[in-house]
Amino acid sequence: MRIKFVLTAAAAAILATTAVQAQDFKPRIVRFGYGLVDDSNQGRAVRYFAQEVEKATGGKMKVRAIGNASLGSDTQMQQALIGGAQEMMVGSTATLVGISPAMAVWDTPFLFTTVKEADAVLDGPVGEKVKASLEPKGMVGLVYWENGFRNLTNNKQPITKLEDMNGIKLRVMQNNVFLDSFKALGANAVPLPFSELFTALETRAVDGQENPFNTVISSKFYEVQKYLTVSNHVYSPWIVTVSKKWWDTLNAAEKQVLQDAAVKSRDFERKDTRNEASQALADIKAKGMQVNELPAAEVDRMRSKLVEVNTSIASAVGQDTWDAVQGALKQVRTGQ
Ligand code: TK8
Repeated sequence: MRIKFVLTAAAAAILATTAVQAQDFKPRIVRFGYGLVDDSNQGRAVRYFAQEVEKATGGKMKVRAIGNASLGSDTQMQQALIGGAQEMMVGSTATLVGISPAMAVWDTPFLFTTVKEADAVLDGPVGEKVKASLEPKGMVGLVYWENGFRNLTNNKQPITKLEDMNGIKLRVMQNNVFLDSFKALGANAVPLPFSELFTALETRAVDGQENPFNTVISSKFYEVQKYLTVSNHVYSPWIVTVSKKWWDTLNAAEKQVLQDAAVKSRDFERKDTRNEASQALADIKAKGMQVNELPAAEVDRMRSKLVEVNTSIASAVGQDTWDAVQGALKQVRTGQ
């Protein structure tokens, strides 16, 4: 009995190893597109993911990290994934709202106040549910990465109070929540793809933009922007997505490798981003930008201007999703 058990266990072990061996991995090229420059938190994490996938498949699956929006803007890449012309991408959840309205819940101004809250809600059941809403639309969401808390930059004046937003021509992502939010705050909001942003700032087609510190540094916005206002007006997630058409051609072992590498890349990316963000303000000042913090009282005044936007987000994403996010937040805040 005993010997038989040992043999069976050994046989099972051999079977288990062969199950994840090379024959399960066909040679494949994965084009993984992203919008930021190679030397950015986004680029570093895509390359980390590529290494993990290559390691796990013995080099069979090769991930090509293609940055700088060379494969197109976020919305163009999304269409390429849906059509099956590109395998993977990472970009803002905000640019997905046209495809999956539920994504707009992450655009709620001042939703998260700490990264701990963001991680818990995004990686929890409601985060999964919103991610899964992409699948019927032709994309498979793997994990959320951190883009980060967004802050304002512009060339006109420091934003010290709500009224300073008046008339500032501000680039926003191609997303109605952002458009409506900044209009409600008095800015002249102009939607533009990220890939056109640097030139728009440089040529003064727009006065300002809003993005996390990391992006202000990696995209060299400090070269074309004078003022940075720490507003933390929204936490912006990135989401790693796969073409559903392509995903459906993969076997279970291949899917598992991608999923596992995505989780590892998420942990790597959040750590790297937070590390970079913690030193970013000093770097930004050293580059010559004038930095100010938006006073708490002005944050409150902005919030009160955004009540209607919040109501419209709740109806766009569905009251159940809205309530689930609020419930999950409450749980993290009370530590239950
Ligand atoms: C990069 C964008 C970027 C986003 C934006 O492709 O558009 O401002 O913050 O990260 O997704």
